[in-house]
Amino acid sequence: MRYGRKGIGMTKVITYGTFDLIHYGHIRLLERAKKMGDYLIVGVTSDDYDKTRGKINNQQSLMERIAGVRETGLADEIIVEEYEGQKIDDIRRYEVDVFAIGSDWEGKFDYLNEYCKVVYLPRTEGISSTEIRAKKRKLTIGAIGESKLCQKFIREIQYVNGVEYKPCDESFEGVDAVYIVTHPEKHYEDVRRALQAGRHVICESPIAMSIAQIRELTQLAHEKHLILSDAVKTAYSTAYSRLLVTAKSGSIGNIVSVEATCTSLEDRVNDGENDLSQKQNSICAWGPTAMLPVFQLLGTRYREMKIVTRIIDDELNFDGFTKVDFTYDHATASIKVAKAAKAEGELIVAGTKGYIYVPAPWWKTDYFEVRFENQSENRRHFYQLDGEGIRYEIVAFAKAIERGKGNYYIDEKISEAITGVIEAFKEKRYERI
Ligand code: C2G
Repeated sequence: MRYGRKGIGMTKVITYGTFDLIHYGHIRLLERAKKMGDYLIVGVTSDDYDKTRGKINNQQSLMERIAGVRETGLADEIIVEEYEGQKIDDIRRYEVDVFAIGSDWEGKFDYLNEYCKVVYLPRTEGISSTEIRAKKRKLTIGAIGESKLCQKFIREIQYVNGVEYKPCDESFEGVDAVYIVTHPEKHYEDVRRALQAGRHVICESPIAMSIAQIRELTQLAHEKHLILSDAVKTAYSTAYSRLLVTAKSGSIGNIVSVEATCTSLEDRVNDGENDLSQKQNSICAWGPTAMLPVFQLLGTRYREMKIVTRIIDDELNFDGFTKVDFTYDHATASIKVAKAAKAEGELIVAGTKGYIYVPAPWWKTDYFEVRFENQSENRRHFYQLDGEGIRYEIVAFAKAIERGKGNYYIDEKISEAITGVIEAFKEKRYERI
């Protein structure tokens, strides 16, 4: 059946979808939608919008999904769906007559009847992107190390299609990849064994305790065509990625300073009841996260670095509180990390025109603000954050393995720069307070 806008001009039809791994069911939907009018607009969901809808691991990128829709030859126009409520805007903007969607959405879009005709088309039985994804062999990931963090990681694996958890021991038998969260002093050995056994590795940062070690591991991973990835969940949060883009785009002018604070008292390292040898010190537990925005915004070539620390156990070189200052040619940075002190866990990026403020706890935030002298110019940005970023981290790791390409969220230079500071600390190149 065709529907016309008051009987004159051409009839415009619109439909929306993810169109991941485009298949017969999608094509039939598009064919029927096209037949309802003269002009078909297809809205393809952006990855960010899909994230907010709980679809986190499309196999194809937005560009690939758009190309899939274009190749059907059925769409007269392809647009990107980026936000909740966009459908009403699109219907108005493009003067749409018919909104068509599969019957799995029956009733969900009745509210659009106010703006145009809404039609639910019967869904094609027996085929779906989920099934196509599931037919591919699943990537198996094992986990070794501290049980609480392993449990968190294993729980998050369940949300990622195409990946499954399989228990493994230290021989890494029976898994394709392994998550390593042992004591940082053990990382180098564990990662090396895993790579030598031919396993892809995602390891809590720092991956090693010295530059020489991290270089050796990176080299080994390259030789064996394996992925070696730092696990710093913050790097994968949408709000954090957008913050980097905002800061780099010049909207706050030139960056002059980055200040990041990360503290936690949950390990009760202060009260002497704990065996500190089993715990990560402050710089290992928090340093990599705090250094991430510094190196990602200002680069890794600082002119000077100074560590000031409050050691609570000399033998173990265990710091209760540490501050690291970096001097760059045109900027400064400072991180404060602690497991035996508490401070406001915020991130501030200062620029020559304005600044970015992320409230505590900035490392698992879904929100940041861009602030200016003139308050009316301030902007607030909200993004969805599921599973503290861990599930996005797993998606990125699985994609890197599938594509055989490294992790572009935390590149090797940054991994090395983080290790450089950890090494300086280990060698006690610091001032004590
Ligand atoms: N479809 C179908 N038959 C199938 C599979 C999908 O008819 N076997 C239809 C869906 O009903 C939808 C379109 O193909 O109309 C695209 O499906 P998806 O890629 O799964 O996208 P979806 O999550 O349904 O996106 O806000 C609404 C969304 O944009 C719709």
